[in-house]
Amino acid sequence: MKKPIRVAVTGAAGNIGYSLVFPIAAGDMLGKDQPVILQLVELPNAIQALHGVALELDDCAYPLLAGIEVADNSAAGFKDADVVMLVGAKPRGPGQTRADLIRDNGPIFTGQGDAIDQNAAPDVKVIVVGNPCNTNALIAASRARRTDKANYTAMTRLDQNRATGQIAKKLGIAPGAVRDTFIWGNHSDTMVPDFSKGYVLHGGEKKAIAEVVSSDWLATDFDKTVRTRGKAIIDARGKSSAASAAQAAMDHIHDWFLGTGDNTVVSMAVPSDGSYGIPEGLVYSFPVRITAPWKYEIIQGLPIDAAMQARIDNSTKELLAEREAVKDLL
Ligand code: NAX
Repeated sequence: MKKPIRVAVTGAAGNIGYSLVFPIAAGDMLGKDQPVILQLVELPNAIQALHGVALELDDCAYPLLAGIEVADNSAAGFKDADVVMLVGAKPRGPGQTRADLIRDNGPIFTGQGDAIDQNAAPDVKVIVVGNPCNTNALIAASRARRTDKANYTAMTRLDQNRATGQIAKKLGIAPGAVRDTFIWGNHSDTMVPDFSKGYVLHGGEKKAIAEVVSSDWLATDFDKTVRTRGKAIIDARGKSSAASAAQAAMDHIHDWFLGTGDNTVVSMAVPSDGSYGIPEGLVYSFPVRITAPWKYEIIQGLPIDAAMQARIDNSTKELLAEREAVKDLL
């Protein structure tokens, strides 16, 4: 039996949390032979609901679930965690601007960053889902002293999955045949979906996406749909994405740990090392490859045309403004 991996999840009784913790316990994220211990974290006022989630986890009798711990604070919740999934955050209230939300949620992530650095495993891997996720990850990473800042990441995998899904639907093929689309920048509507290196597998043949899908559609409907999909889900469901966000968070951690099998490109928002001129430290979505368990590498040397560069710069500008808005927290 392998040693269990400890996975802490904040906001575990929320919408995304409820879609996330069951498949993690089933082995969908870390592998079907990998035991897990779930460390579920909630605000004190949601602890009763969280106990209900824990009862249901018991009732599933998952063979790989080696333990369930429930905590109403991050210090206890992150103790010895190997993976921390920061899902819990305040939602944007009526009339609240993005800047207000950043100021509101920022302090949560200084506290959680400290709690990770002081309590989690030294080689802990972190994904931030709670919005604004890139800047929340920047804040949490800024507290890292004992842990590695490069392991503080944010989720743009949902945006990548949306791009992949749109292309597959357009072509009437399964999403598994669409490869190497990815996202640059912020998880906001300034994000840049990039299909220019993507391809589809058609009867064993590789075809560039630009060859098989109309460039008009790619430049208009596709781009807009991917960038504004979150709002479309809220308009349709009356609630924000939950199951698809949970799936994307699991895909992010799954691929980071287990790789993609065929070395495909994945999108992760990671602290910039200066690649592509993105200011160092900014948590920016790049095309990455997983080179070994828990090792990612930003793909270098991709050609970028002037139009794409202008959009990448625009997303950078937005993230720099977000960083400026929280500079007292860094
Ligand atoms: P919910 O409001 O349903 O659940 C959030 C849960 O987090 C609540 O149960 C709340 O009690 C808990 N919580 C809040 N602050 C906490 C803290 N400091 N410590 C522990 N728990 C805390 O929201 P849900 O729909 O689950 O969404 C969670 C977050 O994901 C939101 O910030 C949302 O904006 C963000 N999203 C991010 C996405 C992405 O692609 N990066 C997409 C989906 C989603 O919109």
